[in-house]
Amino acid sequence: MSRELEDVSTPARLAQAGEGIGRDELALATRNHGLPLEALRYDVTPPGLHYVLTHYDIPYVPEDTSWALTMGGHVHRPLRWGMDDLRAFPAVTTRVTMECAGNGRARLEPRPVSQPWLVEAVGTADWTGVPLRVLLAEAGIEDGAVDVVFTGADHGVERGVEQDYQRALPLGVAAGEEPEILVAYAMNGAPLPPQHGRPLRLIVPGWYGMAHVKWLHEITVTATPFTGFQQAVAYRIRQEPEEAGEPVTAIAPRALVIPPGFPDFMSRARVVRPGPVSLEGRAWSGTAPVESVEITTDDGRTRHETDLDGTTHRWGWTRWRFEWTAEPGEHHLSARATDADGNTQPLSQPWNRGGFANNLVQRIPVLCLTSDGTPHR
Ligand SMILES: Nc1nc2c(c(=O)[nH]1)N[C@H]1C(S)=C(S)[C@@H](COP(=O)(O)O)O[C@H]1N2
Ligand SMILES: [Mo]
Repeated sequence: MSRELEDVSTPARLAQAGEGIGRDELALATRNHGLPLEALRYDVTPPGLHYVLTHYDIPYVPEDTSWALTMGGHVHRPLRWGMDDLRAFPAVTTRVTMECAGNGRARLEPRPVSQPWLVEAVGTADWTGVPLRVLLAEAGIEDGAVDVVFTGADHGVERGVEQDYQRALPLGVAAGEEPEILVAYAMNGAPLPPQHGRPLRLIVPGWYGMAHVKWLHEITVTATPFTGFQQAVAYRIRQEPEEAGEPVTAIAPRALVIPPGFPDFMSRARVVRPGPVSLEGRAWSGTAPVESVEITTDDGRTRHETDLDGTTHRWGWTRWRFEWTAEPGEHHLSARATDADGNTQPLSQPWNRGGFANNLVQRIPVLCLTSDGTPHR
């Protein structure tokens, strides 16, 4: 019997009604971890708490490995830079909130079977590197160029297709200044950790995670639109499998609440005591700056504006606050972000086959105890 890649790599599918999270999804969930939501407290996510998503294996790249980035294709001068060459360019540091396009997927009904994120696939870091437009200008773009393709050093098979991880940006985005795309060699002032792309990755502020190619070693300018798997097959918003679909690009607005009180170990349900409770969280949007965050503590019956701190980081999240007086009983909290273009979060669930860009508002059950008695330790 002939054994083919299709034997181990099956087509995308939706879970049956009532089908629980499977072993395949569990295996992905243990590799690709989310941000523990209490870490929303930090302006910059501490090392190890930023979410991680890797399709194949994390390449083994010891710290002293010599690494080269090449630029070729539809350019006047094909170029090759070592790490020291890249560090010799004027460095730019940008604070960026990154979110996986699949964040929210596991809440969909029916559930697309893939990495089962709830709401935690997010993190914020200060990324340092060279603006991509500077590297493109050094190579010189030839007339007729349309896309810039980025190739990572990781290799795998997905839905039967063997591939290196590759994504493209339209030339106008790649060479743009707003956002300014970075070829980054540092995260929070230190060399990139292995799981975040050591030694080099792309940073595309405001775009969902799939665009930020890790373990970057090749940039190719093309005169025809790039049709690789991660561009033309994956990361498209579709209702039906045969549709071409719309590409996933900028991050839709989202607000998350720092979980108040204390949690139950298993259910993660939140428990607070009666009286004043400071509710805080973060909000971000790739489409336009966050303009307001509204909160409800009674499942939508009443809504209140929260106080935003005027962040100076366009591509990083904003902190919001609201003072709540908790009364005994069960409560449901939700925060909802709206950006300056009027994009906001849906109150009822939109759906697409890949489970992308699901920014449905988060709903957090909180139990407020009847007494403010001394807690047991
Ligand atoms: N080479 C490569 N780059 C990649 C990926 C990958 O699997 N391989 N995953 C992408 C996806 S889907 C996401 S969400 C982000 C996650 O980046 P992080 O792990 O640093 O948070 O990396 C992107 N870049
Ligand atoms: Mo992702």
